[in-house]
Amino acid sequence: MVAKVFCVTVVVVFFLSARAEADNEPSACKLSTEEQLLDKVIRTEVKVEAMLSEIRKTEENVLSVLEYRKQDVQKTLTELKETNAAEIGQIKGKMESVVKGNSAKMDIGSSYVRWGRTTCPDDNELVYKGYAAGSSYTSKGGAANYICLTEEPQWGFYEESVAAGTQVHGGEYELGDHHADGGSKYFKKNLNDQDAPCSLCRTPRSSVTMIPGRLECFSGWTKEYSGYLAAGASGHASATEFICLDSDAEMISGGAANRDGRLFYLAEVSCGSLQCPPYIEGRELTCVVCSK
Ligand SMILES: [Ca+2]
Ligand SMILES: [Ca+2]
Repeated sequence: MVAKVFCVTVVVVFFLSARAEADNEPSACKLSTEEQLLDKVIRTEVKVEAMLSEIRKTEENVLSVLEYRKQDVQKTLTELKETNAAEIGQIKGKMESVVKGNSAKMDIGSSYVRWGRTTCPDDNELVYKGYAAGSSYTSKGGAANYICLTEEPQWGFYEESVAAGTQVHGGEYELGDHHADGGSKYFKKNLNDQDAPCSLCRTPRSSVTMIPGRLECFSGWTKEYSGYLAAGASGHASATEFICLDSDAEMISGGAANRDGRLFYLAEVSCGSLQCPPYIEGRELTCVVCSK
């Protein structure tokens, strides 16, 4: 019996140590049917264990390959993103260059008067600066619009005698009657009776409009400047248009004297036919010049 057990042990050790030769039985052993069966079971277990070991190794190999491939794919994706970002940047730069070139070729843009200022917003071109002017506030006729005269007049034929026709007067801020400190709250300085400058600005955008009652533009539009709505006085003989006085309006040097001419008053709300709310009786109206 001890010999037989020894024989089985030899078989197990044999298979564990030399699986490749698992089919070679030790021929010297004489085994009973049960022992042969046990021997078979042990051989099968050994084979199964060997197979499981192979499967585990294969699984480890597969996982290792998958991890490597994953890192490889991630690296490729990162490279692609960087390449795409660089290419997109280049394409964007080229498109902007083409658009700028086309804009220059097509001469896209529009112009407007910035009332009360001698400069233009950053991306605008200053066409010229000068003096706000128009018909006198005492005129029963004349013209209703404000004009922006340049500082460099050119003359054609002329006669220096004054005719009874139409005259152009300088523009003056008339802010002393109703506003404390000559409108300092609105324009950061006392402008009462000061003479008003203006500038003609050219924006690179093709549409430009003044929106009364707003300080900001609507979505998609660019703000050129904002301020307060102004016009001649309702009680004066001469009608005017409404214009937008810049909220940081300047004054012409040496124009402090009260000589009137074409006047600027702040325009205020009068409820009635005008809807209140949203408008409120007596408030000074704002304005913004927008382009797109
Ligand atoms: Ca004046
Ligand atoms: Ca005055």
